[in-house]
Amino acid sequence: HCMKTRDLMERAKLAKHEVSRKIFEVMYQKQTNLCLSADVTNSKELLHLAESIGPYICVLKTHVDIIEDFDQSTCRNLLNIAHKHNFVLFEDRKFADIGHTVSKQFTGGMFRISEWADVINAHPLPGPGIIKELKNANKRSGCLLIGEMSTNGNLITPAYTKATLKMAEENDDFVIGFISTSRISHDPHFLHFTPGVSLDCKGDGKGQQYLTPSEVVSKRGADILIVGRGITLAHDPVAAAKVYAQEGFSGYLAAVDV
Ligand code: BMP
Repeated sequence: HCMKTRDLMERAKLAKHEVSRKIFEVMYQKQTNLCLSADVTNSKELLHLAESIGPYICVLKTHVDIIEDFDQSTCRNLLNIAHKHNFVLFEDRKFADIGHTVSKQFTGGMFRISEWADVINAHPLPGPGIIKELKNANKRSGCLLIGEMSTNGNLITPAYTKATLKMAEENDDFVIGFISTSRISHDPHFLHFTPGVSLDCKGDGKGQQYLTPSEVVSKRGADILIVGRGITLAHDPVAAAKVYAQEGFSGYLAAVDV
């Protein structure tokens, strides 16, 4: 039973959303559980990272609102590269407002996130209305609920995380998993994405706290490791991505369920 939930094709079959099924399949096909957090501030750099690191990742995570020269061609190009290298796009917008507002933030404005993002995320803080309205706005994207954060002194409590799980279970046709620093659900169809991963640093001096790839995947039960500056600021980002991908995936295969 333990190994069964580590079996990616088994998990793909259990997926309740098209996007989580796709992610499990990509993880299996490319043998990677690395998500690149491409936190750069111009389109050229973003597309260059996507093109060069694309072969080693299953997910590329963006913060499109930090891109100075963003326009719809940024997304079109990103979609083409995602298709070419077989990864999915995750916009880390962290919706956290009333349903009426988030549905506009999701579909409208400059970024029109719903037109290109496979994965989005939301804080469960406002209550289930946030999930309902995001889903009504566009159910083709899959949503991750932020059940835990990696930052020092964050206000999330075990009770909050438990309530997050309940909200996810009640909306599992749209919620595909969690942003978390530990395994929140033992249900194999939910994905756990864990940020705060670095091989070299313990923190960034701005609240971020890091664990190593093997710690998050083997000890904390992460499915997917999110790595930003550990790759983007490395002397050789492609070489660094390969190391994170290798450590992450060997940890995933070796891990027993926690
Ligand atoms: P880095 O590996 O450079 O520290 O970047 C981490 C990324 O993950 C950032 O894009 C940040 O917004 C995101 N993140 C995080 O670090 N901690 C969380 O709890 C949730 C996040 O989305």
